[in-house]
Amino acid sequence: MGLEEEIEELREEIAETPYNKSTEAHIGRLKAKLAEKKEELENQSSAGGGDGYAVEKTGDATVALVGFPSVGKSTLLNALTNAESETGEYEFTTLGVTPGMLQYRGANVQLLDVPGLIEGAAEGRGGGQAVLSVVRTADLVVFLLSVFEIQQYDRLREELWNNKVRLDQDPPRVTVHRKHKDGITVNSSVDLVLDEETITQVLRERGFVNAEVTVGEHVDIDRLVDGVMDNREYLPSIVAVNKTDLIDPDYKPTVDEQLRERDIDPEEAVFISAEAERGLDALKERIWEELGLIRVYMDKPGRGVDYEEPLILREGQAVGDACEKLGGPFEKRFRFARVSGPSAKHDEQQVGRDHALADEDVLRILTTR
Ligand SMILES: Nc1nc2c(ncn2[C@@H]2O[C@H](COP(=O)(O)OP(=O)(O)OP(=O)(O)O)[C@@H](O)[C@H]2O)c(=O)[nH]1
Ligand SMILES: [Mg+2]
Repeated sequence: MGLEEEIEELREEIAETPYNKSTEAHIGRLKAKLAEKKEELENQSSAGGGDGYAVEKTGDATVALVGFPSVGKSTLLNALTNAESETGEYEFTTLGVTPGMLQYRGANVQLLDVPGLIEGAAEGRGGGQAVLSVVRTADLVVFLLSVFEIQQYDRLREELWNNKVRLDQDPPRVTVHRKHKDGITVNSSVDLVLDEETITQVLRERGFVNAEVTVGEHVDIDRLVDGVMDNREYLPSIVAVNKTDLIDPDYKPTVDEQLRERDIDPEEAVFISAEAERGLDALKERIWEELGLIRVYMDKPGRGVDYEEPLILREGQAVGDACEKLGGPFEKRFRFARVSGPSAKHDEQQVGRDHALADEDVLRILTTR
Protein backbone atom coordinates (compact mmCIF):
# COMPACT_ATOMS: atom_id res chain seq x y z
CA MET A 1 0.00 0.00 0.00
CA GLY A 2 1.32 3.42 -0.95
CA LEU A 3 1.60 6.27 1.51
CA GLU A 4 -1.27 8.20 -0.02
CA GLU A 5 -3.59 5.23 0.41
CA GLU A 6 -2.45 4.72 3.98
CA ILE A 7 -3.24 8.36 4.67
CA GLU A 8 -6.64 8.03 3.05
CA GLU A 9 -7.43 4.94 5.11
CA LEU A 10 -6.40 6.64 8.33
CA ARG A 11 -8.58 9.64 7.48
CA GLU A 12 -11.53 7.36 6.85
CA GLU A 13 -11.01 5.41 10.01
CA ILE A 14 -10.82 8.60 12.06
CA ALA A 15 -13.98 9.91 10.42
CA GLU A 16 -15.84 6.67 11.02
CA THR A 17 -14.82 6.13 14.63
CA PRO A 18 -17.25 7.70 17.08
CA TYR A 19 -15.46 9.81 19.66
CA ASN A 20 -15.96 8.79 23.27
CA LYS A 21 -13.89 7.88 26.30
CA SER A 22 -13.45 4.28 25.20
CA THR A 23 -12.24 5.19 21.70
CA GLU A 24 -10.25 8.28 22.66
CA ALA A 25 -6.86 6.60 22.99
CA HIS A 26 -7.42 4.77 19.70
CA ILE A 27 -8.30 8.01 17.89
CA GLY A 28 -5.27 9.66 19.46
CA ARG A 29 -3.07 6.95 18.04
CA LEU A 30 -4.67 7.24 14.59
CA LYS A 31 -4.26 11.00 14.50
CA ALA A 32 -0.63 10.79 15.56
CA LYS A 33 -0.05 8.15 12.90
CA LEU A 34 -1.76 10.31 10.29
CA ALA A 35 0.49 13.24 11.20
CA GLU A 36 3.55 11.00 10.83
CA LYS A 37 2.47 9.62 7.46
CA LYS A 38 1.74 13.09 6.09
CA GLU A 39 5.20 14.13 7.18
CA GLU A 40 6.71 11.16 5.39
CA LEU A 41 4.79 11.89 2.21
CA GLU A 42 5.88 15.47 2.29
CA ASN A 43 9.52 14.57 2.73
CA GLN A 44 9.24 12.23 -0.23
CA SER A 45 7.66 14.74 -2.59
CA SER A 46 9.89 17.63 -1.62
CA ALA A 47 13.08 15.59 -1.97
CA GLY A 48 13.42 16.22 -5.69
CA GLY A 49 12.00 19.69 -6.19
CA GLY A 50 13.82 22.90 -5.44
CA ASP A 51 12.23 25.70 -3.49
CA GLY A 52 11.44 28.04 -6.32
CA TYR A 53 9.52 30.35 -4.07
CA ALA A 54 12.16 31.21 -1.53
CA VAL A 55 11.69 34.88 -0.81
CA GLU A 56 14.17 36.75 1.29
CA LYS A 57 12.59 38.20 4.38
CA THR A 58 13.32 41.87 4.78
CA GLY A 59 11.79 44.75 6.68
CA ASP A 60 10.31 44.86 10.16
CA ALA A 61 7.65 42.20 9.54
CA THR A 62 6.28 39.99 6.77
CA VAL A 63 2.64 39.60 5.75
CA ALA A 64 1.35 36.86 3.44
CA LEU A 65 -1.56 37.84 1.22
CA VAL A 66 -3.44 34.64 0.58
CA GLY A 67 -6.34 34.11 -1.78
CA PHE A 68 -7.78 32.24 -4.71
CA PRO A 69 -6.95 33.28 -8.26
CA SER A 70 -8.40 36.59 -9.43
CA VAL A 71 -9.54 37.87 -6.05
CA GLY A 72 -7.30 40.89 -6.52
CA LYS A 73 -4.10 40.07 -4.63
CA SER A 74 -1.81 41.67 -7.19
CA THR A 75 -4.06 44.70 -7.53
CA LEU A 76 -3.93 45.14 -3.75
CA LEU A 77 -0.18 44.65 -3.56
CA ASN A 78 0.29 47.29 -6.22
CA ALA A 79 -2.01 49.68 -4.40
CA LEU A 80 -0.26 49.25 -1.06
CA THR A 81 3.37 48.93 -2.02
CA ASN A 82 6.06 49.86 -4.48
CA ALA A 83 5.80 46.44 -6.14
CA GLU A 84 4.68 45.89 -9.67
CA SER A 85 2.78 42.66 -9.72
CA GLU A 86 1.07 41.69 -12.92
CA THR A 87 -2.72 41.77 -12.76
CA GLY A 88 -5.16 40.20 -15.13
CA GLU A 89 -8.68 39.15 -15.87
CA TYR A 90 -7.59 35.55 -16.13
CA GLU A 91 -6.79 33.23 -13.29
CA PHE A 92 -3.22 32.48 -12.22
CA THR A 93 -1.82 35.69 -13.60
CA THR A 94 0.76 35.57 -10.85
CA LEU A 95 2.63 32.29 -10.57
CA GLY A 96 5.56 33.20 -8.39
CA VAL A 97 5.52 34.94 -5.05
CA THR A 98 5.85 38.69 -5.57
CA PRO A 99 7.13 40.74 -2.65
CA GLY A 100 6.44 44.40 -2.10
CA MET A 101 7.24 46.81 0.71
CA LEU A 102 4.50 48.69 2.53
CA GLN A 103 5.70 51.77 4.35
CA TYR A 104 3.49 52.61 7.26
CA ARG A 105 4.22 54.72 10.32
CA GLY A 106 7.91 54.49 9.68
CA ALA A 107 7.84 50.68 9.50
CA ASN A 108 8.75 48.59 6.48
CA VAL A 109 6.25 45.78 6.18
CA GLN A 110 6.98 43.18 3.54
CA LEU A 111 3.86 42.01 1.74
CA LEU A 112 3.95 38.75 -0.18
CA ASP A 113 1.49 38.19 -3.00
CA VAL A 114 1.03 34.44 -2.74
CA PRO A 115 -0.41 33.10 -5.99
CA GLY A 116 -3.85 31.55 -6.14
CA LEU A 117 -3.94 28.55 -3.91
CA ILE A 118 -4.31 25.42 -5.92
CA GLU A 119 -6.58 22.51 -5.18
CA GLY A 120 -4.60 19.97 -3.20
CA ALA A 121 -1.72 22.38 -2.75
CA ALA A 122 -0.76 21.04 0.65
CA GLU A 123 -0.37 17.56 -0.84
CA GLY A 124 2.25 18.98 -3.17
CA ARG A 125 0.26 19.34 -6.37
CA GLY A 126 0.95 22.15 -8.84
CA GLY A 127 3.92 23.39 -6.86
CA GLY A 128 1.44 24.47 -4.25
CA GLN A 129 3.55 23.14 -1.43
CA ALA A 130 6.40 25.50 -2.20
CA VAL A 131 3.98 28.39 -2.44
CA LEU A 132 2.37 27.54 0.86
CA SER A 133 5.66 27.14 2.62
CA VAL A 134 6.22 30.85 2.06
CA VAL A 135 3.21 31.52 4.27
CA ARG A 136 4.92 29.67 7.11
CA THR A 137 7.65 32.31 7.24
CA ALA A 138 5.21 35.22 7.60
CA ASP A 139 4.22 37.04 10.77
CA LEU A 140 0.60 37.54 9.69
CA VAL A 141 -1.79 36.03 7.16
CA VAL A 142 -4.22 38.30 5.34
CA PHE A 143 -6.99 36.31 3.69
CA LEU A 144 -8.20 38.14 0.64
CA LEU A 145 -11.72 37.14 -0.38
CA SER A 146 -13.89 38.38 -3.17
CA VAL A 147 -17.13 39.79 -1.82
CA PHE A 148 -18.97 37.19 -3.94
CA GLU A 149 -16.91 34.20 -2.81
CA ILE A 150 -16.68 34.29 0.95
CA GLN A 151 -16.87 30.48 1.06
CA GLN A 152 -13.33 30.29 -0.36
CA TYR A 153 -12.18 31.08 3.15
CA ASP A 154 -12.90 27.48 4.23
CA ARG A 155 -10.60 26.02 1.60
CA LEU A 156 -7.84 28.50 2.27
CA ARG A 157 -7.81 27.73 5.98
CA GLU A 158 -7.91 24.03 5.29
CA GLU A 159 -4.95 24.21 2.90
CA LEU A 160 -2.95 26.17 5.43
CA TRP A 161 -3.91 23.78 8.21
CA ASN A 162 -2.71 20.87 6.10
CA ASN A 163 0.50 22.76 5.60
CA LYS A 164 1.02 22.92 9.36
CA VAL A 165 -0.03 26.53 9.78
CA ARG A 166 -2.20 27.08 12.86
CA LEU A 167 -4.14 30.31 12.77
CA ASP A 168 -5.22 32.52 15.62
CA GLN A 169 -4.18 30.20 18.42
CA ASP A 170 -1.29 30.07 20.83
CA PRO A 171 1.11 27.14 20.62
CA PRO A 172 -0.14 24.27 22.79
CA ARG A 173 1.43 24.10 26.22
CA VAL A 174 2.87 20.67 25.74
CA THR A 175 6.53 19.82 26.30
CA VAL A 176 8.20 16.47 25.90
CA HIS A 177 11.53 15.48 27.43
CA ARG A 178 13.21 12.32 26.32
CA LYS A 179 14.44 10.07 29.10
CA HIS A 180 16.44 6.87 29.35
CA LYS A 181 14.01 4.71 31.28
CA ASP A 182 10.63 4.48 33.02
CA GLY A 183 8.43 4.60 29.93
CA ILE A 184 6.12 7.51 29.29
CA THR A 185 4.99 9.61 32.23
CA VAL A 186 2.44 12.40 32.11
CA ASN A 187 2.61 15.55 34.25
CA SER A 188 -0.08 18.13 34.26
CA SER A 189 -0.77 21.46 35.87
CA VAL A 190 -4.46 21.32 34.94
CA ASP A 191 -7.17 18.67 35.17
CA LEU A 192 -6.68 16.67 32.01
CA VAL A 193 -9.52 16.27 29.55
CA LEU A 194 -7.69 13.48 27.74
CA ASP A 195 -6.90 10.18 29.40
CA GLU A 196 -3.27 9.54 30.23
CA GLU A 197 -3.57 6.46 28.05
CA THR A 198 -4.45 8.66 25.04
CA ILE A 199 -1.48 10.91 25.65
CA THR A 200 0.79 7.90 26.04
CA GLN A 201 -0.49 6.39 22.79
CA VAL A 202 0.10 9.61 20.85
CA LEU A 203 3.67 9.78 22.11
CA ARG A 204 4.35 6.13 21.35
CA GLU A 205 3.08 6.62 17.83
CA ARG A 206 5.50 9.51 17.47
CA GLY A 207 8.32 7.17 18.43
CA PHE A 208 8.83 8.00 22.08
CA VAL A 209 9.56 5.08 24.38
CA ASN A 210 10.79 6.84 27.51
CA ALA A 211 9.67 10.40 27.97
CA GLU A 212 8.17 12.85 30.37
CA VAL A 213 5.35 14.92 28.89
CA THR A 214 4.07 18.04 30.59
CA VAL A 215 0.66 19.35 29.67
CA GLY A 216 -0.25 22.86 30.80
CA GLU A 217 -3.70 23.33 29.25
CA HIS A 218 -6.86 21.47 28.32
CA VAL A 219 -5.53 20.08 25.04
CA ASP A 220 -7.72 18.06 22.70
CA ILE A 221 -6.18 15.36 20.51
CA ASP A 222 -5.39 17.71 17.62
CA ARG A 223 -3.56 20.16 19.84
CA LEU A 224 -1.76 17.37 21.61
CA VAL A 225 -0.53 16.02 18.25
CA ASP A 226 0.51 19.55 17.23
CA GLY A 227 2.42 20.00 20.45
CA VAL A 228 4.17 16.68 20.07
CA MET A 229 5.00 17.18 16.36
CA ASP A 230 6.66 20.47 17.18
CA ASN A 231 6.84 21.83 13.62
CA ARG A 232 3.68 23.88 13.41
CA GLU A 233 3.67 27.61 12.76
CA TYR A 234 1.27 29.67 14.86
CA LEU A 235 0.20 32.83 13.06
CA PRO A 236 -2.47 35.46 13.50
CA SER A 237 -4.79 36.18 10.59
CA ILE A 238 -7.22 38.81 9.36
CA VAL A 239 -9.82 38.83 6.61
CA ALA A 240 -10.07 41.46 3.88
CA VAL A 241 -13.12 41.43 1.62
CA ASN A 242 -12.35 42.83 -1.81
CA LYS A 243 -14.30 44.13 -4.81
CA THR A 244 -16.85 45.86 -2.59
CA ASP A 245 -17.26 48.43 -5.36
CA LEU A 246 -19.25 45.79 -7.23
CA ILE A 247 -22.04 45.31 -4.68
CA ASP A 248 -25.17 47.25 -3.80
CA PRO A 249 -25.46 48.27 -0.16
CA ASP A 250 -28.42 45.91 0.31
CA TYR A 251 -26.14 42.95 -0.44
CA LYS A 252 -23.89 43.77 2.53
CA PRO A 253 -26.03 41.91 5.13
CA THR A 254 -25.73 38.74 3.03
CA VAL A 255 -21.96 39.06 3.09
CA ASP A 256 -21.99 39.73 6.84
CA GLU A 257 -24.05 36.61 7.36
CA GLN A 258 -21.64 34.51 5.30
CA LEU A 259 -18.78 35.84 7.39
CA ARG A 260 -20.55 35.09 10.68
CA GLU A 261 -21.19 31.52 9.54
CA ARG A 262 -17.41 31.19 9.47
CA ASP A 263 -16.86 32.77 12.87
CA ILE A 264 -15.60 35.97 11.34
CA ASP A 265 -17.00 39.06 13.00
CA PRO A 266 -17.99 41.40 10.13
CA GLU A 267 -16.77 44.29 12.28
CA GLU A 268 -13.33 42.70 12.35
CA ALA A 269 -13.17 42.07 8.60
CA VAL A 270 -11.88 44.91 6.45
CA PHE A 271 -14.02 45.80 3.45
CA ILE A 272 -11.97 47.16 0.59
CA SER A 273 -11.80 47.82 -3.09
CA ALA A 274 -8.24 47.29 -4.25
CA GLU A 275 -9.10 48.70 -7.65
CA ALA A 276 -10.91 51.82 -6.45
CA GLU A 277 -8.37 52.09 -3.59
CA ARG A 278 -11.05 52.21 -0.94
CA GLY A 279 -10.67 51.00 2.64
CA LEU A 280 -6.91 50.72 2.28
CA ASP A 281 -6.12 52.95 5.27
CA ALA A 282 -8.29 50.78 7.48
CA LEU A 283 -6.50 47.70 6.15
CA LYS A 284 -3.07 49.15 6.87
CA GLU A 285 -4.23 50.03 10.36
CA ARG A 286 -5.47 46.47 10.99
CA ILE A 287 -2.22 45.00 9.69
CA TRP A 288 -0.28 47.29 12.00
CA GLU A 289 -2.40 46.34 15.00
CA GLU A 290 -2.26 42.61 14.33
CA LEU A 291 1.49 42.67 13.88
CA GLY A 292 1.75 44.42 17.23
CA LEU A 293 4.43 46.79 16.01
CA ILE A 294 5.47 49.76 18.11
CA ARG A 295 7.41 52.92 17.24
CA VAL A 296 10.19 54.10 19.47
CA TYR A 297 11.61 57.57 18.74
CA MET A 298 15.28 57.72 19.50
CA ASP A 299 16.61 60.77 21.27
CA LYS A 300 20.07 61.16 19.82
CA PRO A 301 22.62 63.23 21.71
CA GLY A 302 23.12 66.57 19.98
CA ARG A 303 20.58 65.77 17.28
CA GLY A 304 17.28 65.72 19.18
CA VAL A 305 14.43 63.27 18.82
CA ASP A 306 14.11 61.51 15.48
CA TYR A 307 10.40 61.37 14.74
CA GLU A 308 10.98 60.57 11.07
CA GLU A 309 12.54 57.16 11.30
CA PRO A 310 11.39 55.40 14.46
CA LEU A 311 12.95 52.22 15.69
CA ILE A 312 10.32 49.54 15.04
CA LEU A 313 9.83 46.91 17.74
CA ARG A 314 7.11 44.49 18.85
CA GLU A 315 4.68 44.97 21.70
CA GLY A 316 6.24 43.64 24.87
CA GLN A 317 9.80 44.24 23.77
CA ALA A 318 12.09 46.02 26.18
CA VAL A 319 14.96 48.48 26.20
CA GLY A 320 17.36 45.55 25.86
CA ASP A 321 15.70 44.54 22.59
CA ALA A 322 16.07 48.11 21.33
CA CYS A 323 19.78 47.98 22.19
CA GLU A 324 20.12 44.70 20.37
CA LYS A 325 18.44 46.04 17.26
CA LEU A 326 20.59 49.16 17.31
CA GLY A 327 23.71 47.11 17.91
CA GLY A 328 27.24 48.40 18.40
CA PRO A 329 27.95 50.47 21.51
CA PHE A 330 24.28 50.48 22.55
CA GLU A 331 24.44 46.78 23.03
CA LYS A 332 27.96 46.46 24.38
CA ARG A 333 28.32 49.54 26.56
CA PHE A 334 24.76 50.07 27.79
CA ARG A 335 24.62 51.95 31.09
CA PHE A 336 20.98 52.97 31.48
CA ALA A 337 18.20 54.59 29.47
CA ARG A 338 15.76 57.44 29.84
CA VAL A 339 12.21 56.99 28.63
CA SER A 340 9.40 59.49 28.15
CA GLY A 341 5.96 58.68 26.79
CA PRO A 342 3.29 56.00 27.26
CA SER A 343 5.47 53.45 29.07
CA ALA A 344 7.11 55.95 31.41
CA LYS A 345 5.91 56.89 34.89
CA HIS A 346 7.20 60.40 34.28
CA ASP A 347 9.30 62.16 31.67
CA GLU A 348 12.90 61.06 31.40
CA GLN A 349 12.32 58.09 33.68
CA GLN A 350 15.57 56.24 34.27
CA VAL A 351 15.22 52.57 33.34
CA GLY A 352 17.27 49.45 32.72
CA ARG A 353 17.26 46.84 29.98
CA ASP A 354 14.13 45.13 31.28
CA HIS A 355 11.83 48.10 30.93
CA ALA A 356 9.03 47.24 28.49
CA LEU A 357 8.53 49.87 25.80
CA ALA A 358 5.27 51.13 24.28
CA ASP A 359 4.22 52.68 20.99
CA GLU A 360 5.50 56.26 20.63
CA ASP A 361 7.94 56.18 23.51
CA VAL A 362 10.93 58.48 23.31
CA LEU A 363 14.12 56.68 24.27
CA ARG A 364 17.61 57.90 25.07
CA ILE A 365 20.29 55.32 25.71
CA LEU A 366 23.33 56.19 27.75
CA THR A 367 26.49 54.20 27.28
CA THR A 368 29.78 53.99 29.11
CA ARG A 369 32.82 55.38 27.39
N1 LIG B 1 -14.18 45.70 -9.59
C1 LIG B 1 -13.04 45.34 -9.01
N2 LIG B 1 -12.17 44.58 -9.68
C2 LIG B 1 -11.01 44.25 -9.08
C3 LIG B 1 -10.71 44.66 -7.75
N3 LIG B 1 -9.51 44.16 -7.42
C4 LIG B 1 -9.07 43.47 -8.50
N4 LIG B 1 -9.98 43.52 -9.50
C5 LIG B 1 -9.86 42.91 -10.84
O1 LIG B 1 -9.86 41.50 -10.70
C6 LIG B 1 -8.99 40.91 -11.66
C7 LIG B 1 -7.96 40.02 -10.98
O2 LIG B 1 -7.10 40.84 -10.22
P1 LIG B 1 -5.63 40.39 -9.84
O3 LIG B 1 -5.07 41.45 -8.93
O4 LIG B 1 -4.83 40.04 -11.04
O5 LIG B 1 -5.94 39.07 -9.03
P2 LIG B 1 -4.93 38.03 -8.35
O6 LIG B 1 -5.55 37.65 -7.06
O7 LIG B 1 -3.57 38.62 -8.30
O8 LIG B 1 -5.01 36.80 -9.32
P3 LIG B 1 -3.90 35.67 -9.65
O9 LIG B 1 -2.59 36.35 -9.84
O10 LIG B 1 -4.43 35.06 -10.89
O11 LIG B 1 -3.90 34.73 -8.52
C8 LIG B 1 -8.38 42.07 -12.45
O12 LIG B 1 -9.11 42.26 -13.62
C9 LIG B 1 -8.55 43.24 -11.51
O13 LIG B 1 -8.65 44.46 -12.22
C10 LIG B 1 -11.67 45.47 -7.06
O14 LIG B 1 -11.53 45.88 -5.90
N5 LIG B 1 -12.81 45.77 -7.74
MG1 LIG C 1 -1.84 37.99 -9.11
